[in-house]
Amino acid sequence: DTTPVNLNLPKTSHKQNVIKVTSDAANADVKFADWENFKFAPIRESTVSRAMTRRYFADLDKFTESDVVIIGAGSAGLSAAYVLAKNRPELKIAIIEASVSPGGGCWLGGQLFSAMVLRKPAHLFLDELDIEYDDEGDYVVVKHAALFMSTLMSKVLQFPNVKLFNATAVEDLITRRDETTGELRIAGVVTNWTLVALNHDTQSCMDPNTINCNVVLSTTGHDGPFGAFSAKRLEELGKAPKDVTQGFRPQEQQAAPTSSTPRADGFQLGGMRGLDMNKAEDAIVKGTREVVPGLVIAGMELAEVDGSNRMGPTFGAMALSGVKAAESVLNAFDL
Ligand code: AHZ
Repeated sequence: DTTPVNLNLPKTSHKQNVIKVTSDAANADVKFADWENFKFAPIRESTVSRAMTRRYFADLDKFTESDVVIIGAGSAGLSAAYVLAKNRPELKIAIIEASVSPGGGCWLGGQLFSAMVLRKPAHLFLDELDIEYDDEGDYVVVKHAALFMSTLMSKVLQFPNVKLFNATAVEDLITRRDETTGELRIAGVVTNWTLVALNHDTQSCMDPNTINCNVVLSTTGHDGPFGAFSAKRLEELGKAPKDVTQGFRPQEQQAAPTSSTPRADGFQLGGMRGLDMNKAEDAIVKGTREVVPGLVIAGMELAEVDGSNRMGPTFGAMALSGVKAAESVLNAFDL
């Protein structure tokens, strides 16, 4: 028999026995905790292993054919996942996150400060998630960025049609050549456990795994050890992204791209530009789109594609780029 634990602390403070144990929570006959005789329900070690591995491998099996794969569980990727999962419960959505801890760069507001600034109208997304904020007129402030991220993440993870594979890196994209148009289409992702991906140079022949899907949404953030993954892969493949809505990119941002050697078709990443909050946030939301058939890019990864500015610690564009990305993903479906 297990001991029911009543976590209602007594109103008056007691030096001892502050947690009460009762055989029946509704019963007025409340006893003080008898920790001497406390006992958890029994378990066999292999039961714990099976409880985890059975579910993990069932999920791997189920999601190896997904409708949508989202690369990166930062603020843009999780915002998109929320909108997609809520509106289209029939879609299978796999989120692949390289880090053990999902959330990307959204645990603090800027430098190491905690509050998080979002410019309006991104407060509407906070209303949707039921997150409180201070209304400062043109912008709102959430008291801690971790409150935003943990609320968003907990809602996304509760959707039955979403599976987060963390500690798993996307190593490559699955590509197909459309037989009639000759166009390259992205048809899925190539994955590996991140610890394996980081050790390819020290071990031999550790082949990856794959997930096929209708549409990949890449939200891997700006350039870094893992960041801007799909944008950089497109550049290596020599595949130029479709341009953003005509005339949106400011003239001065169309100057020579900053990144490496030109490829066969001359495509180079734009490379993220210096910080300009006003330009950057509009540009990321407007630029969120299907960049090649089957691949939508959102969030700060787009700044690397389009050569737009960074925005620093204002997060409205990440949330709303995610919202727009969910719409672009559905438009990009090849069904
Ligand atoms: O671990 C990465 C992070 O959690 C993950 N990721 C990157 N490459 C990956 C790969 N496979 C799987 N190959 C990968 N996961 O992607 C996530 C990106 O999250 P993020 O918070 O860095 O990106 P975001 O675009 O959602 O938000 C960016 C917010 C801004 S703006 C800004 C500035 O202007 O300076 N800086 C940040 C962090």
